Amino acid sequence: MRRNARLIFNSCLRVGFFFLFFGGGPSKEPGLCGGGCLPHTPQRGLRLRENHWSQAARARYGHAATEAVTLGAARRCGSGALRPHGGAVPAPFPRRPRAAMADGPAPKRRREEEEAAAEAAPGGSPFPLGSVRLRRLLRDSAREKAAFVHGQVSGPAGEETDAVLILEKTPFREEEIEELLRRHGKLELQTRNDIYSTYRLRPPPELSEIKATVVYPATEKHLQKYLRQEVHLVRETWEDYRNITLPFIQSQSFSIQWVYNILEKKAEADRIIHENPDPCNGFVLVPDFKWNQNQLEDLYLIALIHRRDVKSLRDLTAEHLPLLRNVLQEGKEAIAKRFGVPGSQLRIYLHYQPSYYHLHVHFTALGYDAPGSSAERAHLLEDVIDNLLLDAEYYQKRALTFALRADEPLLKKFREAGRV
Ligand code: M7G
Repeated sequence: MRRNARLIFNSCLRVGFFFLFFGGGPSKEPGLCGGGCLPHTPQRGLRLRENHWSQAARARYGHAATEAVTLGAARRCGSGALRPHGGAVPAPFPRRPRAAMADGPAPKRRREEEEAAAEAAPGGSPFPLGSVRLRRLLRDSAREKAAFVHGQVSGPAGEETDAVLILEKTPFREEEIEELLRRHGKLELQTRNDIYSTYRLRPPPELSEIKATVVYPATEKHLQKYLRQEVHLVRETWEDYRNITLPFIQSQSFSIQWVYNILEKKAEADRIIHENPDPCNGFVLVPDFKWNQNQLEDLYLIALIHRRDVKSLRDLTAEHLPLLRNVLQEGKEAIAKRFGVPGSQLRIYLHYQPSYYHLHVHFTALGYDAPGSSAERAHLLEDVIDNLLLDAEYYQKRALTFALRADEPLLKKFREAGRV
């Protein structure tokens, strides 16, 4: 079964480079979530639709979206809700000049506008890989065989735009190994000792694929996310969440336009593995950006819920149990059907803190040590369900631990409050 799945798999996509840029402003028709829920796009967002081509409008829409999520969180998802959808026209690809890193941090407001505009960057144009100028290596990992690079691309007027490139050696595929051994270039002996020897082997180009993930234009926050830094553990009580974390994420979090693009089928529509269209208890399951779908060893999918009023684990109550059960059950079934991987070989979890505050669930191969699957970040979905069965407000009561990078502004907030 697994072998068959693998064979089907290998005839699938073999793309080494991901260059996806997303577009779209506010939905033409704001989705509704149940009788009592607020529209996803509040009045402010609707007004901005009129000139959503402008960068400022997109930046402001970013705030409007945050506001909608926050307000919506207080309401309940009822029956007979409308399905969220929208049809905004994609905006042109922005050529947005950015200050060089050496210029120091931009003022908060400008930075927020830049971030919202960058996250809403629409699709279509190919990424000019050949003209990327290397600024610095943000991080590399010998174990993951990956490099996180800060690059810059010059625009026509000489302005520099930041990009993050994540370059990863793709895992070996069993059926290519023989070919690799047969068709290698020169084999250079490095060391020999008794029955042990090491060689430098140069594979032919077709067998030396590198997966490249591009974030372009990248914001200061993206650069920080991939920069190697010390990390510190924070233990967040519910009061800390309310007084420190929530106000912070409302003002600072990454734009989730890419999530809305998937939910509204403006991006990655052809990659959807499964959808339950129910606006309250439904979700979309897609391959995660981290997975190139060439092999099952590093299988990685994410389930994005349709409703837009649940930011993270902290918002979950017993009300969300039907939704969570759907994600668990249908996600497992869909993965077993499509990829032949049984539920018993999947790690299914939520991140806390996530990078993107729209509830999503990670599905990874159990044998794959995925980034973010450590004890201080991953919460198994089945445990989350059990906890909510024990206590409907479990996640509004207990303290949660997570790690923050040394220069993350949230860590500074916890320090200022004397909580670290
Ligand atoms: P997270 O827990 O919010 O943060 O997970 P993390 O990125 O620090 O893990 C978000 C997940 O969404 C990650 O696994 C990302 O790889 C994935 N992801 C991010 N983006 C921008 C995209 C995207 O545009 N498409 C898809 N399919 N996955 C994405």
